[in-house]
Amino acid sequence: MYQQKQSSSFSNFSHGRVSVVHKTCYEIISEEGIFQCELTGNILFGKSPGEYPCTGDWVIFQPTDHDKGIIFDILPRTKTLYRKKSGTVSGKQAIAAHVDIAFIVQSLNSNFNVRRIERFMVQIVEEDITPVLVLTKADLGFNEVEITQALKHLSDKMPVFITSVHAPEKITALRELIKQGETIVFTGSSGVGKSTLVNALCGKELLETSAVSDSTGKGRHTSTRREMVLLEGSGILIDTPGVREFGVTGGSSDSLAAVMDISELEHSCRFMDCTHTSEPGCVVIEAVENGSLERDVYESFLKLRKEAWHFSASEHEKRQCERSFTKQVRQFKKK
Ligand SMILES: Nc1nc2c(ncn2[C@@H]2O[C@H](COP(=O)(O)OP(=O)(O)OP(=O)(O)O)[C@@H](O)[C@H]2O)c(=O)[nH]1
Ligand SMILES: [Mg+2]
Ligand SMILES: [Zn+2]
Repeated sequence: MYQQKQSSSFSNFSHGRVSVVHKTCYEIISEEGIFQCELTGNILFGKSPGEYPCTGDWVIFQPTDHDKGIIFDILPRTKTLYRKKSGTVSGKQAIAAHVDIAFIVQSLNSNFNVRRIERFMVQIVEEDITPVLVLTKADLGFNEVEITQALKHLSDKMPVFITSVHAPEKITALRELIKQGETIVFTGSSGVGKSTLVNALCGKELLETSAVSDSTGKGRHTSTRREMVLLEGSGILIDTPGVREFGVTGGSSDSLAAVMDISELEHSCRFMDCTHTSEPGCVVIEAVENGSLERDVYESFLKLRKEAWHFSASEHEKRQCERSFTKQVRQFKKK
């Protein structure tokens, strides 16, 4: 981080980490304290809203008051969790930056959905973030055989924790996974118990959770903003509000194939650029036909790949469009 800061033209200013994003105001935690900051015009007009700071970002700012300041620069992002902006074809939204581990949180009773887990995993693996699956609300009952069967192809690729806020030993096990200085982001649908989990890990009610604990396990949407909390002597936890849909933006063939158990197989396909859809000598299709690759997993692979292709194609198109517009403006100015 220090090196990155030195290469910024604002290296003589303070640096800190974004802990909460409000509409136009960013809360920064720094060695000098907590500051509510706004963006300089430079960032506002030079970047698209998708590139504005997100929780976890390291920024350079200048205090203007004891608790206020202005953000001048955003340090280059690493390991950022993005999702496709809902309602757009190619917009992407940064959820959390500089993340080491992502907890994919699902509740065992009503929210468990293996296709959704794959979706999160592809996006996480793509950014070189370590995925961990956390299944909550075990106390409400679940079918262990069914869950184990559904996770067959994923359980060797990430640790799986079955937790309940009413079982302190499960929370302890989860806490032991987190190393000092690591950043962990909590992702998943609304009501699955992300904020409850963060509070349980901290041993304090730091975040607001849905007040009424309902027996159906559905919960209600409560978190309206992201929050970062520091786990004493351990890591940094980033809670996120639940999202209804999680559209993938990434999903290079490599990360997709790795998550979906296709990597090993595809080396043996007859054609190097086999799309595994209709080619002769495709070992992936053969595996589906002989049952060694589950059809559901294969279909999920095709669906996620199509989404990722669609996203990058529209992103490419958008960039081409922007480029030709800049060219037109330049030609116009010449005249
Ligand atoms: N029975 C049971 N209820 C839980 C458990 N964990 C969370 N809950 C309840 O589930 C509801 C939702 O929990 P939250 O922590 O607010 O869920 P969230 O994922 O943060 O939801 P959003 O902030 O809306 O995204 C609350 O009523 C919690 O009390 C658990 O392990 N067991
Ligand atoms: Mg919450
Ligand atoms: Zn193939």
